[in-house]
Amino acid sequence: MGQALRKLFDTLFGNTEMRVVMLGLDAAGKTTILYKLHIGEVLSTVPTIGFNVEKVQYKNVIFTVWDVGGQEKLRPLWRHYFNNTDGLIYVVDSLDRERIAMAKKEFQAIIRDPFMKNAIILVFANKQDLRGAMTPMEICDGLGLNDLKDRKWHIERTCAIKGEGLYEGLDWLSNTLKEQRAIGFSSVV
Ligand SMILES: Nc1nc2c(ncn2[C@@H]2O[C@H](COP(=O)(O)OP(=O)(O)OP(=O)(O)O)[C@@H](O)[C@H]2O)c(=O)[nH]1
Ligand SMILES: [Mg+2]
Repeated sequence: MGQALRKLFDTLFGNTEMRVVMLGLDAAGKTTILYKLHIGEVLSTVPTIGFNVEKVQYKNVIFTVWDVGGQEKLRPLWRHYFNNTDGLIYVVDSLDRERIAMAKKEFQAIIRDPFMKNAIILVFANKQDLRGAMTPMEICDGLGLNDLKDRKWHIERTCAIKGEGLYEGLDWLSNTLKEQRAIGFSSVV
């Protein structure tokens, strides 16, 4: 088997790795999501100053997930995490209607960055357990997802504290990444 074919085979059937950056405004639930995925528990969090990074194995994908603090003064640092990113997880606090325009502005700046132009985009509409939460459709409109051209994106309703929706999101990430890599390899083979 040639090297390219072997790589394709590994991607489709063996273990594969994926680098994911998780961003979003402060208090959206990023650190809660990271540790729910990593250790299966809800930790009591404090606002992240800097970042957390953990490996999360799900099915045959090892996700390296970078969770970066979302406070306004920290957002200029986000771009330092963009290089070599396969996937962006953008977390939105679905109750935070007042800041959806700000969430859009930051989101659009991330996905327009040249280092992020090939990253696939998973949006977590988090805190769906709270009464009055925006629906995924409202968040789609709020972030301008339907206007994206030539980008792979998906939105998932999540409740980080119950763990709902998180693995469905990882499934989408891994399936979409495998598809992309298979297309990439098929142009080499
Ligand atoms: N009700 C509810 N609360 C949540 C959910 N996810 C996170 N939270 C709470 O939201 C608060 C902020 O969560 P964090 O995970 O610290 O938020 P963050 O996005 O990491 O914030 P920064 O580190 O400041 O960027 C915490 O009190 C969490 O318990 C959820 O799905 N439902
Ligand atoms: Mg945090």
